[in-house]
Amino acid sequence: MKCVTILLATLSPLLMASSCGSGSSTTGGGETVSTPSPTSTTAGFDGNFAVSEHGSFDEPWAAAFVPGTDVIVVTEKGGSIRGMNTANQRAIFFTGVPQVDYGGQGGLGDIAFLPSEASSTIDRRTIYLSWAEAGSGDTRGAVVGRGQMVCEDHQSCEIRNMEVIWRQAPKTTGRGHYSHRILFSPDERYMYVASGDRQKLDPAQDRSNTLGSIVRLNLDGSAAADNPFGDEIWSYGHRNILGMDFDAQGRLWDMEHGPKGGDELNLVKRGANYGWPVRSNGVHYNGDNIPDHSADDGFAKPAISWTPVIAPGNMVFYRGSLFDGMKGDALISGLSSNAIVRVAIDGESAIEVARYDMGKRIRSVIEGPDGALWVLEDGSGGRLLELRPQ
Ligand SMILES: [Ca+2]
Ligand SMILES: [Ca+2]
Repeated sequence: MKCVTILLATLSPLLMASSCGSGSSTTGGGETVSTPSPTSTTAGFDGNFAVSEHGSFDEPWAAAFVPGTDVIVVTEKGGSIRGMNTANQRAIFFTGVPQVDYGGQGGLGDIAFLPSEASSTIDRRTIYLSWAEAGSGDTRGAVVGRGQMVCEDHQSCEIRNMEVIWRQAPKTTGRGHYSHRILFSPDERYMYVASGDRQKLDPAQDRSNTLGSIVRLNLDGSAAADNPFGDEIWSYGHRNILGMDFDAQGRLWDMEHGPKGGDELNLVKRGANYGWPVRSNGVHYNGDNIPDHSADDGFAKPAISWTPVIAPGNMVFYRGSLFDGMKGDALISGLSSNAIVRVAIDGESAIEVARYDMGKRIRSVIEGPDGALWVLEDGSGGRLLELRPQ
C-alpha cells in the first residue's frame, strides 16, 4: 500500500506521519466499498515508536484484551463499551452495560477478564467491571460487578447477569477519587480493588471504612479470609489510586495521585499505611503544607514520587520482549504530563528512565498479546493508538 506523508500539526509540528488511508474494493455492482485499515505513521513521539491509529472513543477510561484473543475492549466513562478485533480492525458492539452515575471523575470505570479463561474465541467469558453507583440523596460510590459476556457472532457481545459484588463504603457526596481499579492476583485467587479517598481525606486513615484503601477480595467479592485486619482492607492511607499491577516477582505496586505535587508509586505491602493525608510529598491545592514523607514518620514511603505531578491514568509492568530492554519496567500513562512515563525498578526503589511525549493527555497504556503497546488518549475523541518499535 502506498502511504502518503502528512504533517500532523495537531499533535506536534515536528511529528511527521504517513497516512495509509483506507483500502477499497469494487463490488460486482460497481460501487466502491471501503474496508477499514489503520492510519500508520512512520515516525512519532520522539522517534521512539511506530504509531498506528485505530479510531476514537468518547471519554475512554480503561482497556483490556480478552485473554487468548486479539480483541481489545474499551470502557467509555459515560456508560458504554466498545471492542475491536485488532487482527482485522472489526468493531464489536456491546449491549447490557450497567447503568452508571456519570459525572465528574465518575462513570463506567475498569474492565477485567480472567486469564484462566483464555481461549481462541471470545464466545463466553466472565467479565468484571467497575463503575460509580448512585446512592441515596446526593451520594454515590464505586462498585465492582461480575457478569457473563456472551458474543454470538464475533461482532456483537451481550453482558448478562451483571451483579454488583462489592461496594465502596460509605457512599459520599462529590464525584471524585473513586479509583475503582480492578486487578487479579497472579494465581487468580484474589481480586484487589482500589478504593479512593473520595476527596474526603481523613477517611483514608480510618479503617472502619474502605475509602482510601486497597481491598483484597475473593473472586465473588467477599473479603479474603486472611486479610491483615480481618476485613476487606489490604493496605490504607492511599489517596486516588489509578494504577495497580503485579511485577514479575509477584509484588503488588500502586500508582496514585498526590494533591499539588506528590504523585506516588508504592510497593504495596500487607497491612501497610501509606500516610495520606498525614504525609504527602505534595501540598494542598490551596498551598497549605502537608509534611513530606520522612524516614521516621512511621508510614510506608513511596518508591518514587513526582513534583510536579504526572497525573497517572494507569500503570502496567511491561512483560513482553517486543520493545528491547523494556521488560520489567513500569509504564505509567500521564494525563497532565501528556506522556507515557517509564520507570525502572531496583529492589524496592524506582527511578524514572524515560518520558515519551505523546502530545495529548494519556488515559491508559496496556500491553497487547504480542508485546505492542495499546494507548488511549483522554477525553472526548480520545484515540486508540498502537505503538510498536521503529
Ligand atoms: Ca503516601
Ligand atoms: Ca508535603
